[in-house]
Amino acid sequence: MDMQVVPARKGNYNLQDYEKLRESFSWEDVKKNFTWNTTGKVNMAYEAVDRHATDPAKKDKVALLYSSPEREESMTFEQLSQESNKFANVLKKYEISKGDRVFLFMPRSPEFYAAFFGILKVGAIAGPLFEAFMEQAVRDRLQDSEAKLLITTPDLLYRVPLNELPKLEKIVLVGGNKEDTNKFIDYNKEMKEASINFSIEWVDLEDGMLLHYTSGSTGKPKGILHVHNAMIQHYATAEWVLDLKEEDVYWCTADPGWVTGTSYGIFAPWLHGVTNVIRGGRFTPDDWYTTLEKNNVSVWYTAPTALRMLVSYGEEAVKKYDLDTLRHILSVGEPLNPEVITWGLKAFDLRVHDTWWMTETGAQLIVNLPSLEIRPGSMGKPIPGVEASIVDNEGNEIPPNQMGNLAIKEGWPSMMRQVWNNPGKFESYFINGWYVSGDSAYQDEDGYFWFQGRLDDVINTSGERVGPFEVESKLIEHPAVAEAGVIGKPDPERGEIIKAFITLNDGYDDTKELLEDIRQFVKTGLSAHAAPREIEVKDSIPKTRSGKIMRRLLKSWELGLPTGDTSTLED
Ligand code: 6R9
Repeated sequence: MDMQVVPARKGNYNLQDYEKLRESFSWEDVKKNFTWNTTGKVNMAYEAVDRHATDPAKKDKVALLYSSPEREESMTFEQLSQESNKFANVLKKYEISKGDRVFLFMPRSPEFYAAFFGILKVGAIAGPLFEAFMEQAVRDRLQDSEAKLLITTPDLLYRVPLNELPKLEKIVLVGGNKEDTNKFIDYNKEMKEASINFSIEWVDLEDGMLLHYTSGSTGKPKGILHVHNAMIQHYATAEWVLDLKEEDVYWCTADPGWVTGTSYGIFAPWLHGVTNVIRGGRFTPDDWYTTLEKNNVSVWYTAPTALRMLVSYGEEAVKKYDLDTLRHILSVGEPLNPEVITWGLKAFDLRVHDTWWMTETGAQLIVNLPSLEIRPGSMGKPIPGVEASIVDNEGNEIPPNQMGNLAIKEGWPSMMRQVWNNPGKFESYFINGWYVSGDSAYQDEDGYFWFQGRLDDVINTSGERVGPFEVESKLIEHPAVAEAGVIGKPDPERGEIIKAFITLNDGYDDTKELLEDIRQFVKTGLSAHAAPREIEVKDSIPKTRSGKIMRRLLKSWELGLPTGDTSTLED
């Protein structure tokens, strides 16, 4: 199925004229929205929380709308400001100061967000971890960052190998305490005693704020350092891409252990003083719909894996819910299959907007804007203020319609500033003035970018380069296929052959005839050379906690090789 372009819809979008803004745009203008402009200093926590808490018109507005299976709670901007002030006081009492690394290893909860902003308020660097991490993942990150303090829960403590963490001075326990009060701090007790007043540590735009560990394809996770300056891009993209307005109720489904859960789960909405829905726990399709309905969500930022789950669950389910307030849907983390866009138009009468960026880039770079047409399968165009291109291995730009390295001209505001303890790794991203992403893509004549795969995932079969994403997208258009992961398997004759791992929708059996039918479907729908020579049915496709198909792991399994770092693998 070759999909038609989805035309832009009429609406009162924040960014109407993309081309015009690109021409006149300067990041310096966005900077003027912040205290930096008058005092030369900033703090993200002030801009995202305290600024609204001190505004009489905003202070009683709901900032955080929290729900989990066990608990529902909301917090106004004033409350969030006071709770984070209290936690900042606790940190100060235990001698945490500017530049120290403080990690969070706990479920999403109101306490998490209070603690998170408390960390920023003392000028320290926050390191959020997925609550599902096991011991090795926790150790690697706390050791590499030399974290001084950790905030966790008694339930998770057994995964923190204390005797291997000599630099870790204190542990704040949320919900309970331990006897050893030299090491352990009782969150509830300290918060009860702490003052609601705190004078924020004003920092420079270039001071460290956030450390996110991201797994490379091999070896140990790298610590990506972001600075307060990133707020400039979070602010701008919240306006243009999320299209946030004062009255919106926004929901970003990402966990703060993933960069999407901080940049767009914390900073972007709150820099604009928008009500932010936080939902903890694991989700079933009905949980997604219930959360959207119950909170009257208007803008929803999620990931292809979640959307594919809804596609599989069926259109009928959507009709059971009243989703009238929903007006804008976005996706990130993996390529967005055209199938999902077709489905979104049918099920919600809304377009799903893909956005491309990385932990290293700190914020969205290539996006589908509400006011531009969508070419299904394309990631869209670079945001104003950002120049993107396709370059060869020497960093020279190459013409349209040729696959190469997706690269960004250095110097956007939210770019990482360091790979922690690893300056060589940091340098290796940059060639000839370009940040080279490690993704392969091409650009069409009209400037739309088309993702092909991670460079190490691109398949070379009989001399043809095939992006796994194309094949996966075609596979899931087959009615029997729920999810697909595609790899190149070494082959003496063809270099590589295409092997597909799939999961089946309910009601389909793994028969020879079905697999042949699926193969033919790709062959006739895409191309002969892209049709998988081998198809294997699995119960699930391995994914990271942020929903990325782990093609590398599929390949290791296939070849019987060691699996490398799997700390981010979903259970
Ligand atoms: C934000 C985030 C980055 C990698 C990136 C690319 C893949 C992200 C994508 C996408 C196709 C999109 N990726 N968004 N691929 N289309 N819209 O995901 O950060 O976890 O560091 O991953 O994810 O391969 O290089 P991170």
